[in-house]
Amino acid sequence: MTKIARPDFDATLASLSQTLVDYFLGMGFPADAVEMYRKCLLVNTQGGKLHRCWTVLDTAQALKGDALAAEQTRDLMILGWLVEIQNAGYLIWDDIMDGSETRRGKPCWYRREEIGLMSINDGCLLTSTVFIVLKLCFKDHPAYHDLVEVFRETALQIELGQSYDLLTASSHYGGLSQFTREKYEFIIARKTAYYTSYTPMSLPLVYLQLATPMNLKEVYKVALSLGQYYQVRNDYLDVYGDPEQTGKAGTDIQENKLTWVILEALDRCDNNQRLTLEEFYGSQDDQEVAKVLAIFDELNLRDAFKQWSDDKIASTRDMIEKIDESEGLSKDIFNVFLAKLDGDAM
Ligand code: DMA
Ligand code: MG
Ligand code: MG
Ligand code: MG
Repeated sequence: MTKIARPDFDATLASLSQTLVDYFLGMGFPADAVEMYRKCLLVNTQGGKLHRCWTVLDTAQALKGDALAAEQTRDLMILGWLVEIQNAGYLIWDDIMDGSETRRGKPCWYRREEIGLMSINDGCLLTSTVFIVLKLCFKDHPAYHDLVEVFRETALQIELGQSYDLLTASSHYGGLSQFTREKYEFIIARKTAYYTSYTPMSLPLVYLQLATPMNLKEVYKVALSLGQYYQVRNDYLDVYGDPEQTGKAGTDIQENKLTWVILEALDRCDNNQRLTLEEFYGSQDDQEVAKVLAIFDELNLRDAFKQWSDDKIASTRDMIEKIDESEGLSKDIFNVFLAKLDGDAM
């Protein structure tokens, strides 16, 4: 099995970006605009832990071991980058919609003076990039159409999740009394779980032509659970994370978001605390936000999260134990994902 390290991923992106630059130049896209595109691509895909990128490769290695050829390894690294590039496009838009200031320790792309609203189109270019690369690198692969379908479906799933995330957070929606766990489950399954765990684990199955209906179903079950864990932790860190480590300042309280944290608070609060939450959740005023945070502290949400995450990991491990490996799946693909979860905020 080819041993892969971070520099191999970096080299793959460098070569991919050159291929794209040449492609756009070949279309007659002006050189200064192509340079801006290159910068957008490189800046917005850097600074994360490449969690999804690694998952594509690790999953394939767990499935095939030494039988994985060098050329397949290279293809899988490209597919991993495509998950990251698609994610980068949606993160640009997410930061605009969430009014965020920072991402991965730097100002959000749209906050840069020289970018501003151009960022909206940059998000479009990054998401289109995925399909350009699929055409350039995979059009002769027997699973080409299925690979395209994975990314199309992923885009739709994220958009559905983001749509409900924004609708429920709107000041016209009806406030905290409209927040339910059922709505929350819908949002996180779509906006996060799908592309964070299902896409990077199902892509290698499709690429290696192991994507039987049963294998995909088995992967979806566990991927959903892992993705739920991922987004609940993202919500928790929005409030309690250290911005030095997460690389971003939270905005969920100010943006009136339906998150695990507010649902947990609503389950635990008494009538007085609820009145305060109803009055100030969604406020942009620092002192009012501090009142919400004080209630969260009174309700011991840190302990609640610790308990929830221990339980979630345990139930996910049980689920993994029951996975049917008879059609070529391996439980190892999930264990590798679990081992990587620590510390990566998004
Ligand atoms: C983000 O959810 C989901 C997508 C699809 C980008 P979020 O806004 O909670 O993410 P973050 O906390 O990283 O801004
Ligand atoms: Mg956000
Ligand atoms: Mg968001
Ligand atoms: Mg968040």
